[in-house]
Amino acid sequence: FDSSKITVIYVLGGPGAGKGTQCAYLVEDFGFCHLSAGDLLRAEQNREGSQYGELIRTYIREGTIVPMHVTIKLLENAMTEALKEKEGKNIEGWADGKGRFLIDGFPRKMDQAIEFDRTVCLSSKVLFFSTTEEVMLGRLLERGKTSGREDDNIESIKKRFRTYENDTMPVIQYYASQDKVAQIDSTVTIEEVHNAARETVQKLFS
Ligand code: UP5
Ligand code: MG
Repeated sequence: FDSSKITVIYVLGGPGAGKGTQCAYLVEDFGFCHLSAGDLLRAEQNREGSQYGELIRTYIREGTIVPMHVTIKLLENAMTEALKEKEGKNIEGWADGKGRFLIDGFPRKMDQAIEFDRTVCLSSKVLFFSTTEEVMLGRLLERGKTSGREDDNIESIKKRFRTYENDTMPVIQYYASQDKVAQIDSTVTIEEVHNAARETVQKLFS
């Protein structure tokens, strides 16, 4: 994709930090196309005939990162679809002909970051939602009562935290060294986090 024709923002933060929640608001504010890598993987896992279903299920339950070619392909396909769908339509935020993407929960390991930047497109910014493990654990256990997600249980959550520390924090540091990271405290209420996130994104588009 031509980085001058689309704006890509990566949305990172620990499990349960509030990435998905905040992306939904930013879609309303700025007309983004929101692509959650985790959601795309779960959809692929459940797609009939998928050759990756079992593999994805195992990685997600273990809280480890699915091999990058699977995730990158899913993201690329979804971006192509979104651009096709919106072509010629006058959609707020896309009216200038520039697609806007929020890529949620990706890249969460260095190899993915380097490969996506090199072969798909560069991001303009990284929104980094941060809070404590204690807060994240509380949110995930609460959500787990109804989410049906196979990784919202204490064993998987602990593994997700370790993967986040070991694999994803280096990615955040890598983009911080390029001055791309906007860190937002997501301990506070959904509305307060949203206000901070909206302000950060507004600066990008003004
Ligand atoms: N909530 C949110 N904000 C709140 C606030 N400010 N105050 C109070 N409550 C708040 O929020 C979680 C819960 O907290 C919700 O109930 C919400 O109402 C509440 P949510 O917005 O869903 O948080 P989010 O950060 O999106 O949490 P999620 O569980 O989706 O994060 P993960 O990063 O763990 O999950 P993801 O779906 O991205 O990935 C799952 C797995 O897929 C990974 O573990 C991995 O195995 C695999 N994966 C890959 O292999 N590769 C990838 O590139 C991506 C994923
Ligand atoms: Mg999410």
